[in-house]
Amino acid sequence: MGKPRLGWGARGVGRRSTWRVAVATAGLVLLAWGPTARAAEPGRGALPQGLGAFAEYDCVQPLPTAPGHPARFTMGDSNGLLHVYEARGTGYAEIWASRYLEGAVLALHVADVNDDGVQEIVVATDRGRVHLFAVEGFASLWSNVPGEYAGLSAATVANVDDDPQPELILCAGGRLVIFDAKDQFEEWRSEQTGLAASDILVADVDGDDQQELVLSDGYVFDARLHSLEWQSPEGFGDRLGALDLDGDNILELIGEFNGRYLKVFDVDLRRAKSLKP
Ligand SMILES: [Ca+2]
Ligand SMILES: [Ca+2]
Ligand SMILES: [Ca+2]
Ligand SMILES: [Ca+2]
Repeated sequence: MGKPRLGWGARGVGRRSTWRVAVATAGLVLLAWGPTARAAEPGRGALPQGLGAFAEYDCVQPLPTAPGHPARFTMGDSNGLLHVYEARGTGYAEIWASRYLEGAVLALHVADVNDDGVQEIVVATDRGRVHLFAVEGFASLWSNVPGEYAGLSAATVANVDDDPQPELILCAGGRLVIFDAKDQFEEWRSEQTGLAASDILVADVDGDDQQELVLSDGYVFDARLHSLEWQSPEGFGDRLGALDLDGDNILELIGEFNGRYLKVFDVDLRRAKSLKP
């Protein structure tokens, strides 16, 4: 999970379907990226064709490369290091590794978060550090203040206000935080404390044409007004997805527990959905 729908790097409901569309419509073109290229979107780069769940991992992201250049991807690890790998023949070679980023990397996105027309690598760690790196040359562009957040459990990227660049949506220090990465300030933090979401989905899950910020631990906030729309008595899962399963033009929220078990919620009706015929 963790790959885009709402602009590059934004967590959203359509990431996998976006990949599938890319594969379906541009498969022949993608072959030109090399034998290890699995899929690509314009300006985004290609993920390697790893086995098993590799391509599903949050902390692996393709990097944009110039046409004709070898595919690159970035990977953040539990030791707090960010790596960049570049295609070499049938495999990959590490071409860059970061300094220690203070904590295990738990979220990784590639998005233009400062509205300069160039994507950045956004990396967040479980100890509350957020860092921006350049996608070319990998210079450190910005880091948040050490100790700003006691910890961080989820981070995504989505445009949730009126300025053009996407915001960083963090579950940090037990609160939901909307952070402007262009001017580097907190736009908003929730009154609610003790939040510990492992995933955040930005989507209109109740059909009112307004996006919600859905936290995996059961909170649903209006993305713009920041009002708490629903606090579910149960969590939604460890990972969140959404799809209109019943054709009523309202997305159902689909939560995954323990890496496999699925549960469907009607957020508009504020209840778990019965899927019995
Ligand atoms: Ca940028
Ligand atoms: Ca914005
Ligand atoms: Ca909505
Ligand atoms: Ca529906």
